[in-house]
Amino acid sequence: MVISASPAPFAEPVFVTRPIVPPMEEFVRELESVWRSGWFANGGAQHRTLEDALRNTLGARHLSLFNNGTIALTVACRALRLSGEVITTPFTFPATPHVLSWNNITPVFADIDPVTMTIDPTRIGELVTERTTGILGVHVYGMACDVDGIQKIAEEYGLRVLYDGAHSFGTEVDGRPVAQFGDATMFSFHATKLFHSAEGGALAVLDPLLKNRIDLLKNFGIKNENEVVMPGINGKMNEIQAALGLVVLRHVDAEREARGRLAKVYDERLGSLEGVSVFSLPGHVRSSMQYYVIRVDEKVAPVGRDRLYEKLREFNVFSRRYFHPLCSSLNCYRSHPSASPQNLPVANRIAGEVLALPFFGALGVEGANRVSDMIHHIFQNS
Ligand code: T4K
Repeated sequence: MVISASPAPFAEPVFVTRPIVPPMEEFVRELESVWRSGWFANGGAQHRTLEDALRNTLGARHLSLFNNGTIALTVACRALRLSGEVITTPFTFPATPHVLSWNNITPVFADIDPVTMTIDPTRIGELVTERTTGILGVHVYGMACDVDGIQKIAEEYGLRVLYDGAHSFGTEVDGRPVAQFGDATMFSFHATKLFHSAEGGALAVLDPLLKNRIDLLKNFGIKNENEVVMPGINGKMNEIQAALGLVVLRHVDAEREARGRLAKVYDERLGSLEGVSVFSLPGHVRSSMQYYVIRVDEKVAPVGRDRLYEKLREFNVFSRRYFHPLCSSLNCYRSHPSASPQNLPVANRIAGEVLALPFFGALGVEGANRVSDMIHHIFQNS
């Protein structure tokens, strides 16, 4: 399709994502019951209801709610008694390696798979030392890690497996929810996520004893009025967050369907652009529809990723370069031998190619077509 005239910029900024904003009355109704109860924190009725509902929705055996995903992941490291070194991916949000640092664990970076952009299990073995205690994989954008490959290597070396599933609300592998893999999976319910509670998160685990330990750790280690059994932290989700979560949950399916329609537009309109590849998932993975990401190969495309990102801003479109900069290039991690770019060629290349486009139901098919027109226009005029 040839677009000659310059498309009109959006009147208002168009961001990479927008949260589900349910009708205010629905939230007010939930809040009324919180008000009546006078119970605002520490596992009240809304918290219990949301924990149950999400355990079902996410197909988790056991689930614990948290005040955000980062604290959930921090607690998971403690609960799994991770220490020394943990092998992880550099292609993630900084929270992932930061959580390891906050637990006095050294993040050791393994390169990623060029197709799934998740940690490459074949690169893990060479990084294992006598200090390694676990693997921290990240299900990026909605895609899932190679869960079988990771499990195999973990068993070979006797390592724990923790997943950062911040983006993976609803991701499935061979029909199984990601919550059922590894020792623990973290979910983020930040406002930028498909399902949200403004801020929030959860840990899904298979082992009931681990769930008990997690629940103690997120509440100062308090067992009862007389016993504090471990040095815990405050990771509790409050009742206002839980009330919002209960309301947002009713709208998640519709949002996911709306995002599916946008993905179809982007796939069709951008998939054939020279030097652009759209993110096609392998058949055995169901996406959470968290982000829609294209890759721009600047050796082939008329315009590189960064130029496209800048030019889109002129149209009032604020795409994001998740995950640039690569975590291994951050000052706090770059000195570790595993962080050297020579060890991470795939992650370094892909961090320069990815662009997350506006992807939220309220954008509408028309909005996705307009963004596509803009990208076509930028390509034709560069
Ligand atoms: N692991 C991974 C792989 C993660 O991606 C994240 C978080 C975590 C761990 C940690 O989970 P949490 O502790 O956050 O639960 C955002 C989010 O703040 C962050 O939660 C998220 N990942 C990350 C990928 O995205 P920024 O710095 O890009 O946020 P910001 O404020 O620039 O927001 C992006 C766009 O979203 C804005 O341009 C507009 C829109 N937006 C944002 C907010 C907060 C809204 O429309 N409404 C809002 O309320 O990090």
